[in-house]
Amino acid sequence: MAVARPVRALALAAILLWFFFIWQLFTPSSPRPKPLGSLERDPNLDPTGEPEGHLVYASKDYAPGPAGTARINATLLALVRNEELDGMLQAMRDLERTWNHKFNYPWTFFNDVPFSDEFKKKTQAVTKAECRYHVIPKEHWEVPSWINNDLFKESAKMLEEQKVQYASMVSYHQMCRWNSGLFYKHPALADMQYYWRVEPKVHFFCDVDYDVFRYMQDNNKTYGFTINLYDSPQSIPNLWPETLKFLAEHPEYLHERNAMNWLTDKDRRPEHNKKANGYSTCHFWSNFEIADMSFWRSKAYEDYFNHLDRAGGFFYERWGDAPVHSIALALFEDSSRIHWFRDIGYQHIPFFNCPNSPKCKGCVTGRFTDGEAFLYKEDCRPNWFKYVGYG
Ligand SMILES: Nc1nc2c(ncn2[C@@H]2O[C@H](COP(=O)(O)OP(=O)(O)OP(=O)(O)O)[C@@H](O)[C@H]2O)c(=O)[nH]1
Ligand SMILES: *[C@@H]1O[C@H](CO)[C@@H](O)[C@H](O)[C@H]1NC(C)=O
Ligand SMILES: *[C@@H]1O[C@H](CO)[C@@H](O)[C@H](O)[C@H]1NC(C)=O
Ligand SMILES: [Mg+2]
Repeated sequence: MAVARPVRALALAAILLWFFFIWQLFTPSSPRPKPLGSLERDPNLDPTGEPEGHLVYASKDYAPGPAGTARINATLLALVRNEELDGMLQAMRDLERTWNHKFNYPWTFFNDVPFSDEFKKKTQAVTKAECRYHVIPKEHWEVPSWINNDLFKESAKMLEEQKVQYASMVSYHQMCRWNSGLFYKHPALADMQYYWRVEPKVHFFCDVDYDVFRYMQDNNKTYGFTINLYDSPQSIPNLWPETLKFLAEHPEYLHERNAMNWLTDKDRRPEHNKKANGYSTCHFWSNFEIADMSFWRSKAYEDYFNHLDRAGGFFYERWGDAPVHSIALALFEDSSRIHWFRDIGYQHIPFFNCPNSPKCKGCVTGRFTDGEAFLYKEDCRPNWFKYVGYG
């Protein structure tokens, strides 16, 4: 009996569906990543390889010491306390295993107090690369003279009432200010152009086989990120109004290919935009950043940082380096020079970037958080993808 072609096709489809069903039943049950929202698909679920563009792979020219002639002026960089040694070692081991043992870029550690001998000895022991240890100059760390201490304490109390984390912890404000506008002015970085920021306790999951600093240089990238998040609007009510004041004084700094629409989105979380007075609060999560310090050293950024610093919001509010960096990049830089490192598997509690790649181990593909379900709404990546793309 001859079977009509459409019927054969249907039968074949049914068989395929059946196999798919069985396969679904018997594959190990990994927790299902939550969807980003209706009609949105997490691009981390798509097979991920290396970025497009010119890539440089490991060679003997990346050997430790003076033999490493292929390395450019770049460093792994950590601001860290002596007490965070164990967390730092863990983060270092992850990054050395997945990437740096092939390239041997130096580590530069910063601290507001001297590093202990134990810290130096144990960190140097987990890498073949050179480790450098520096104290931050007092004038870079101390609370600036124009900050009024009584006003700081009063503001901190109000922020705490609004559940702003670490609001009354002076050192947290100092850290945010230093990461915003001072770290790249440390004399130890004078010859450095690129850095990769690493915090204690973060995780790296995927083998990366190309020199990421060369990737930045060869492909004209200024800034690389993994995660895009919403901020607590209560910590930055005047950051956007101050930014608009600055822009009014300096319209010439606005780049023609800026990402203003990403900064000002109010469709996705209207309340955040309202409470932050016009800023979506979307930002690159700056505990991970791979960047070109030329941007921070530019006149535009220097003027912007000084404006913010004088306005006092690093202390009277709790402006973080993440929104400050992000706003500046989105306004003053060509958005095509900002790169999503989708291939670098990363975690800082409680968020992940976990791509779909055989090079990754230890994280769940596409899972954004292992914390409470409500944390999914902190994901702001869909906005970056919508307004700027995957570049
Ligand atoms: N030396 C030094 N390092 C600091 C200080 N405060 C923060 N850091 C470092 O700055 C980075 C950011 O601080 P964290 O306390 O992790 O801030 P966070 O990531 O916003 O907060 P968590 O979610 O608690 O991790 C980390 O690398 C810390 O080690 C400080 O007072 N001295
Ligand atoms: C790194 O910086 C130093 C000092 O500015 C410079 O002499 C050297 O050529 C640079 N190296 C590379 C590889 O760019
Ligand atoms: C990078 O920028 C330079 C100068 O603007 C340009 O000549 C070069 O083609 C650019 N390279 C890439 C990969 O975009
Ligand atoms: Mg942290």
